[in-house]
Amino acid sequence: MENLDQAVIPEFSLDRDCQTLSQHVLQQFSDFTTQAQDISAIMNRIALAAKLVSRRLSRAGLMAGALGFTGETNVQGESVKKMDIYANDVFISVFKRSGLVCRLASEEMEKPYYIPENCPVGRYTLLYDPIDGSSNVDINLNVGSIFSLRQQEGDDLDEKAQDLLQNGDRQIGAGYILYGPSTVLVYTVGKGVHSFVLDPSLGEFILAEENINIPNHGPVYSLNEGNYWQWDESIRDYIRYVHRHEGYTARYSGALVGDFHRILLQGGVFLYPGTVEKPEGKLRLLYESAPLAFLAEQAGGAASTGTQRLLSYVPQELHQRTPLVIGSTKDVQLVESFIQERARHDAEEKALV
Ligand code: P6P
Repeated sequence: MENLDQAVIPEFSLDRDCQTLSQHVLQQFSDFTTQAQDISAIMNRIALAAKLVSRRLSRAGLMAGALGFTGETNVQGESVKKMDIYANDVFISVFKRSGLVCRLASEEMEKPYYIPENCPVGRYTLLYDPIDGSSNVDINLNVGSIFSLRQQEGDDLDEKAQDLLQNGDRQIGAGYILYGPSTVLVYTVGKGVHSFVLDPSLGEFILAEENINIPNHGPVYSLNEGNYWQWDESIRDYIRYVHRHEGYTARYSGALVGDFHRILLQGGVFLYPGTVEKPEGKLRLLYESAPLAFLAEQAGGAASTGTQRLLSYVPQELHQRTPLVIGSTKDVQLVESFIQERARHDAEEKALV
């Protein structure tokens, strides 16, 4: 048996512990412009929100009133979890009196939330899904938060937020927090995709991986096959293909952030196609699909609605939904090929009538 006093206690290198999120964001910008400083400060506030949500999630099982439903229904028509509201309020609180973000738009709020004291100076809008996958919360499975940063344009107090109805290429930054065995924050400001792990002993997100690249193909296909009965035939064609060919494996957690994170690191494809009940799909463009699409493309992957590049899609309203196909380039292209083939087949059949 090894002599324990010779056991090597791994040294946490000082340099590594100093590679914090706010420092890394600043380094993404070659200069220390006002915008670079602003974005670094905004990311730091997002990190604080992540720590507060992570702490609540880790204790929720012991806290009266932390879990379960509120009894309310949100603008999406979904039953609201108490954790959804808590996390939504956390993001509001961390940006109040920050002078950074003028407007917040969230899955949980029908209209944008303005922070007037910030608006004259803070020229940014943060769009976010405070808890993605909240059906997992009460059973202690992974959930996430998704965020997207855009420039605050136009009239500050315009409830319609028309300036947000622009394509995803207008995003300045995007990312997510994955609350899993560890709390991981992944972000991009258009200069690669980088991940950080929360070190609870420091209370800091420490750099884990820089310039993450999605493999151009992977074995994972991730979608809810319980919706097979209400998919378009083209998606069924795709599913029949992966069911009949070696080298594919199904993974689906019910939480987009966890399913996407797996694909970001290991390759593959996530799909949430349109269904009979929701022809435009279930996922919301501005604060779910578009931020992940920004990350996917920055990591060398792809994201589409199935028929067009997702970041080119122009929403018609704040809570716009679209179908989503996202992940490794080759796997996204394979799904798209079945959609194109079925469209060709249907057009030929129609021409014969
Ligand atoms: P379904 C969670 O509600 C969510 O918005 C995503 O996180 C997830 O991928 C999807 O919905 C799950 O939806 O219909 O498969 O339960």
